[in-house]
Amino acid sequence: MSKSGKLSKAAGFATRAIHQGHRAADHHGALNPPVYMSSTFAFETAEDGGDIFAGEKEGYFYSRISNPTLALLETRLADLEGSEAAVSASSGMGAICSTIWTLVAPGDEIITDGTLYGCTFSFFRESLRKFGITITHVDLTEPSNLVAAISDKTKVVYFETPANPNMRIVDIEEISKIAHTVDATVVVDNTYSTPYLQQPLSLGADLVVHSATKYLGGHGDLVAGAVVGSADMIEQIRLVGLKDMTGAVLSAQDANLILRGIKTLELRMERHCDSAEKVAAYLVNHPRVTKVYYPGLESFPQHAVAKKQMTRFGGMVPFEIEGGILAAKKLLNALDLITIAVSLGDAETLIQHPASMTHSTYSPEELAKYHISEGLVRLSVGLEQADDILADLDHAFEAAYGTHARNVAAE
Ligand code: 3LM
Repeated sequence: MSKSGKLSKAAGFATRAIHQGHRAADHHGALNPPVYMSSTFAFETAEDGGDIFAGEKEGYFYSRISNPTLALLETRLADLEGSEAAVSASSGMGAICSTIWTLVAPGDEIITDGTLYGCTFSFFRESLRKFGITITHVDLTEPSNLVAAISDKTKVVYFETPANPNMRIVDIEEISKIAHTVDATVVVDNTYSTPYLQQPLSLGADLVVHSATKYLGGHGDLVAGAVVGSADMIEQIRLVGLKDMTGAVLSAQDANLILRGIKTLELRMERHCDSAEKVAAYLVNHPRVTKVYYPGLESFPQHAVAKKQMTRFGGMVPFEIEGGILAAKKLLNALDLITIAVSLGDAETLIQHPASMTHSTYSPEELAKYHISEGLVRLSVGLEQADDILADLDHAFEAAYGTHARNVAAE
């Protein structure tokens, strides 16, 4: 809270993440906002109800459309992404589906990179195609490819940057400029970066989507999503995509947990980045590691673009090791502290195998075509002491390869 509940843009990120939109005086002085556990809201009179439904009077009426706890979370997310409005959703997929269903109609085309979170990829390939929407996969890491592919049919240009799972970086500014030549809507999945590390709307994108399950919630105890953008677009997504088409509404309890989570987003992201840098440096020097995909490394092919649009490079460190998938599975099974699990952005360091887990929606041919190698493992570096994460990796490398696998460079 702050006395006014309204902080200007001059206030720092963490300050706004903690205070924006909550005025304690409106809630009996409560430091923390109350959680509105109510599906419906009473009208003073029948006329009031009609006016609120007609949009002629402000007010809440049903929590599938809006709820004060969700509204506070939405105010805060919009502010942190530097935009006018946001709408929360019951999952990242709920946010993505509500957005896309609002934007497209049969005959339209979506252009997207080949690397996407596995369920976004299958939503595009299976579900959208079924409804007569064309999906064109274009390598968006090279903007001239978009120039060649785009047409008046293109209604949406969609991408993740860094992309899940291989950290491909897309130049948000360049791609947005090209997309806008045909008035296509640019949608960026900012889950990996969070608004603390990257703000796509300030670089020209039209909408940002999030899986708030990840860093925004930050504690692995909920599933949630959000869309951020202009007031007009968000109103459309709320009233068409979310209210009528998906009904993917967030619960007030989970909204409250995310509000708590984002109070520490800056602190947590700094720690994720610090530790990920150490882990990336360890892996890059490891004799058994063949490839490390971390945009913060000078050797990362798109380091310069990443540096242009991100303040730091996040907590995700995918890598490949000698011996491919068999060795990778041995390594995973030998870990003790690091947990084998999908999802990311939690306090706990997590590791998983995209080809058989998060990206098992891709066929083997698609995995190869879109640069998701069979041997890739994805590490979500958590908030534990970095030395403990490194020690667990070191011990697992020894178990997988024998004692000669020690990372001498890191000792
Ligand atoms: C994962 N990812 O482990 P939810 N966008 C991005 C994501 O990474 C995800 C979503 C959207 C993972 C989830 S896999 C079974 C577990 C970049 C989710 C979808 O609907 O909140 O899960 O978000 O990579």
